[in-house]
Amino acid sequence: QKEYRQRFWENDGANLDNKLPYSLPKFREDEWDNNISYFIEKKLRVWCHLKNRQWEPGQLQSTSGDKASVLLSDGSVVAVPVEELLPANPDILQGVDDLIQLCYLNEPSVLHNLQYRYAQDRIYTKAGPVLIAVNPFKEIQLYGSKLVTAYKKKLLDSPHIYSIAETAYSQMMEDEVNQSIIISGESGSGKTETAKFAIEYLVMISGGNNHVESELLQTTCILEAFGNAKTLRNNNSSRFGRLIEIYFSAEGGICGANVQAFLLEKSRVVQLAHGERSYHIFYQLCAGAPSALRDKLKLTGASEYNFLNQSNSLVIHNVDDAKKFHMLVKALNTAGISERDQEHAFQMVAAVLWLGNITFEAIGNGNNVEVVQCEAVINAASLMGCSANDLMLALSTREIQAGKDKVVKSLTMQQAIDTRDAMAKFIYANLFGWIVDKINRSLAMGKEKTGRSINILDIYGFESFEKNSFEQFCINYANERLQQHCYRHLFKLEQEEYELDGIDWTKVDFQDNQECLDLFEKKPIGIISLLDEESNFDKATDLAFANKLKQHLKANPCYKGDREEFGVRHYAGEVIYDTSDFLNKNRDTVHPDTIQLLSSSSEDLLKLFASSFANQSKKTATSIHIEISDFQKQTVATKFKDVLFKLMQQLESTAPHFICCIKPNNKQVPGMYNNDLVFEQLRSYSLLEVVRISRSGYPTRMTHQEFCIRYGVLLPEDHERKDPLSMSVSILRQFDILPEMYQVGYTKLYFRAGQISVLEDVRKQVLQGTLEVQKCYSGPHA
Ligand code: AD9
Ligand code: MG
Repeated sequence: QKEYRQRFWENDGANLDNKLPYSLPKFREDEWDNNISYFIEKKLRVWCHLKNRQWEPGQLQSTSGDKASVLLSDGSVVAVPVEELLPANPDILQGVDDLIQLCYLNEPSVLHNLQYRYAQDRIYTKAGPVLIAVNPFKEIQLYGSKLVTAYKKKLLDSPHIYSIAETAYSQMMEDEVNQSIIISGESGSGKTETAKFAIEYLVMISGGNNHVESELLQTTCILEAFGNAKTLRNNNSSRFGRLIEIYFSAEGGICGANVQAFLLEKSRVVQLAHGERSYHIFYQLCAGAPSALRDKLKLTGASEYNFLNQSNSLVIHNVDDAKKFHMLVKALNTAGISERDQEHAFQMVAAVLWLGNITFEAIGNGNNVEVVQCEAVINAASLMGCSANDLMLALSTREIQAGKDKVVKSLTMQQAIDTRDAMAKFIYANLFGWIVDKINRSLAMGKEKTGRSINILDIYGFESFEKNSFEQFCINYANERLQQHCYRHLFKLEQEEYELDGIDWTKVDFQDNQECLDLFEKKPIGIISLLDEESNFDKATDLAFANKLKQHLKANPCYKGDREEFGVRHYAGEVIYDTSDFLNKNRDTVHPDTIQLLSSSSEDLLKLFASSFANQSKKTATSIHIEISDFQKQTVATKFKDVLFKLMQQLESTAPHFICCIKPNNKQVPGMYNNDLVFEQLRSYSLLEVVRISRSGYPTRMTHQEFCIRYGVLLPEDHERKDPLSMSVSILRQFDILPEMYQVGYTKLYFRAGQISVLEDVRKQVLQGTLEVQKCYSGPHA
């Protein structure tokens, strides 16, 4: 049987990661082993693995040798090898709330359970401590104030994002420990929507009418306009990561908030893959700006702008960009961003669009270029508060030092295009940062952090396209980091605690992702170190970088190299990265001439962006005599690595709640549930192992002291009060708590799910005076 399972997971499981230990827990496995004849006798249901890879439910009828005959639901009888069968759960367990409740935790049973619930719009299911949310891709009647109240009053306890938010909130209030809600899932699986519902819940239960609260609800709209875009995976894909910290007062009301935004995907401003769009704001502004603003910003239609019309995708099905623009303006007003500031922000957006329409033509011997004079130059310059001439010079020439003199040199076509694009990216990324800053000032309202907070983490989901570049590299690296945080809490810490406290425990193996993280982070020969090394070397090429990776990393099992590409075995599958432009994107340089131009602009925003760049660069510069061009700027990957480290540190100091969003199809349509796709996601997040651990684990735990303080009242007055350990044991014995329902560790008591509620009930009655200790002395089971 064991061997069969091994083979099953290796061969049939759609190239499943064969390192994952997918055997069922001992007692379950034995049950199935010994009970095939019982299944036949009772005509119980089994899952039957048919040739088309589908699992069909059926009734086991007989076995002969290693063949079994099974009656399928359509009335046909098939003969299949016994090893192609798995036990199905009894009907009574159909669609259970928590996968922990399943007798048999095998692939078809879990998939069936989720699908059964999904078909009834019950998109939330627990997998032990983790909440699974399957994206419905349609509006469902699961939200709103009535349901919020029901969860708040604990009238409802079925799995829901509201229930997670409620738990986080009450734990924060009771234990005075900061909480975090960590949302993972592939791109398009529903993380951002889930985060919105969590915020909505917290706003509603904490009063729902002060200024910070309404602002908080609007921030998502603003951040999405500037930081989300249509990709091939998701029409509203977040292109930045965000951590929303919500602060609460001692009374439990929201008193402030802060948004941290991580690494916006800048390249999208200038370059789009076919079928994708740039940031929503560009299209919203073009479609929705009122005529006075249009005139002022010299706006035309989105199709007229090179940065937008290159990907054959200007609109999103069922989305009205003009209407979204009006909503955005409302949100900006609520967030206290003044009309003047809004106008300046839109002006920057328009400037970027016009920059994109600037083109170059060859001059002289054809190696060098100059700017083609056209309305784009005039419009861009006027929006950027500089002269057309200065802009043209900054885009097409460089001042270089030749001995004592400065000489002006024309740029090549590629250099000029790169300079233009770098300028556009610089302006947009700074604009995004400025907006986040504005929002935060308004959310903080001068209040101090209170020490009571709930953090909600919603980052860009794991991505794997046909062509993956530096952006996917960073996004997937962030997901690896986050995944490790989840592994640590769900597997490592849990099991380590059992072991350290000396309780009897059969370890559940799991494959963590340390090896993959090492591949990224190890110094001096991880991908990031090697990338930085090459990036700091002017003459290096992307191909040289790819070769360097191959030379140093070929022994790493998570790495695969081929010409200009390299593959990484991520927890969520293998991704092949194309190294072209890796070095440039990692260096992310802006030419000093650009900074010079912006700092002399008459536009305050551009001046601000230029000076904050200079300040930042100064901070990281090592030498004293420096010009901006000499600044040893930290590379994008290294900066991002540091940011992620800080983020993880911050999360470590909170009590985590995990949500795993699942995408049931790749088409973003309702009612389509692809079993293979769902199972791949369950597998990459190791959700079956999570269930296994919590099923055989002890989710409730208390130190002996805590236990005695809380339940000591249940001992009769004349009971001898000895050390906490023996008192605890006396209490447990008196109440006939079955020995298999708890374990006594060196420092703590560990209970199976639900056991403590028996004692809680009795305690309540004793304290209310409705039950006397003597009476319960013989225990509730007596
Ligand atoms: V990405 O990593 O940012 O590319 P997300 O954030 O995981 O991705 P998102 O929340 O944007 O995905 O969800 C994608 C789409 O699924 C949304 O635009 C909705 O149309 C749809 N969705 C997701 N969750 C729900 C839901 N609970 N109810 C209704 C939903 N629709
Ligand atoms: Mg998102």
